[in-house]
Formats: sequence, structure tokens, C-alpha cells
Amino acid sequence: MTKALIIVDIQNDFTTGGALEVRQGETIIPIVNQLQAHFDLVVATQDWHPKSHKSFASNHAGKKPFEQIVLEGLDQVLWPDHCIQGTPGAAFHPALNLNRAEAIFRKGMDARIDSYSGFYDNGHRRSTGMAGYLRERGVLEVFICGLAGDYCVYYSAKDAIGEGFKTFLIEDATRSIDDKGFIAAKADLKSRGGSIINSTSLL
Ligand code: VGL
Ligand code: ZN
Repeated sequence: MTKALIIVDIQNDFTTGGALEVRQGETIIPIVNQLQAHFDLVVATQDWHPKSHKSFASNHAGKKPFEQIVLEGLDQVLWPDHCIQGTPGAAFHPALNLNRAEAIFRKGMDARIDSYSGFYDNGHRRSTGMAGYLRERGVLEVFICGLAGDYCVYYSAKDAIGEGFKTFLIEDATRSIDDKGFIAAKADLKSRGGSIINSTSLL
């Protein structure tokens, strides 16, 4: 039973002092580092936007971060500029050990549409290839952790379930932008057949 750990977006911009800071985002890093030894395969995702990305409030005249618009027919939260390709904010947090990560899937390169999930953009138009990669590696179970629990971790877990993987969200190895949003996300994942677990059950 091949098990993969998917580490979502543990990048400088999502940790303390970052452009789109997730409260105490970096506190999960010791757990994420420790978890990796318990998996057959480790992969990571990296939010990787062009400066012109339409999810940035700065690219919409008169709009501020955290306002909502409709983009490509989808509800879109407008974000502060973050994870711009090649900038220090887009780099992985220096405390994160990625020596065992065999592949890194970048997302959010298409300026027209946001891409929370590591598998697909928000409109499910384009695949990153991660599902095919995991299947070819024989993975049946995926365990998801990282930032942020209510956005990229949640969307990645939802797509993992949709792709037929037995899916686990490691709750103490994620932090969220909005705690209420994370509660709703966990309930939705459970209703879809996903499991919410704690790292202690793996270590
Ligand atoms: C994320 C908002 C915008 C995330 C990425 O990694 O959860 N959230 N881009
Ligand atoms: Zn983003």
C-alpha cells in the first residue's frame, strides 16, 4: 500500500512576515519534517504566480486584498501579491527539509485563473500531472499537510478524493487563514469520504 505525503505551499509568503501570512504557519514545519520518514514517497507543491496574476488585488483598479470578485465565472478572493515567481517570498521556508521530496508541482502560473489545488486550477481546466505521477508511482493513499488549511490544502484534498486516492488531511500539520473556513473544509472533506487525522497516529 504505497503512501505519499503531499506538502502544500510551505513558502515564505505564507509564514510569519510573509505577504500572505498564515498565522503561525511555520510552527508546523518540525512536524512536517518528522513525518516524511514515515512515507514511501514525498512530494511538494509550490504556489508560483506571475506578477500579472488576476488573483492579486493589485491587478484590479480600486480593489483591495480580501475583497471578492468573479473571475472566469468563479468566486475569487483577491489576495495581496504573493509567491511571485523567483522572489524570496515564493521560496520554500528555510526550515522545511525537502531532501526526500522527489517532485515539486508548481501551480498558479496561468494569470487568468487561480489554482489552489496541487492537482488542477480552480476551474479544473488544466492538470498539473500530479495525479498521473502519483498513480504511476503506485500510490493509493495520500496524506496532505501544509498551508493554508482552508485553501490550498483543502482544494488539494478535495481533488485527491476526486482522483480516487484514499485521502487523509493531517490536521496538526496545517494552519489556516480563517479557522471557521477550516472547520467547514474539514466537514466537507469528511462528507466526501476523506479522513481528518493527527500526526501522532503516523509517528
Ligand atoms: C493559497 C491563497 C492564495 C494557499 C495560495 O496556499 O493556501 N492561498 N494562494
Ligand atoms: Zn496564490
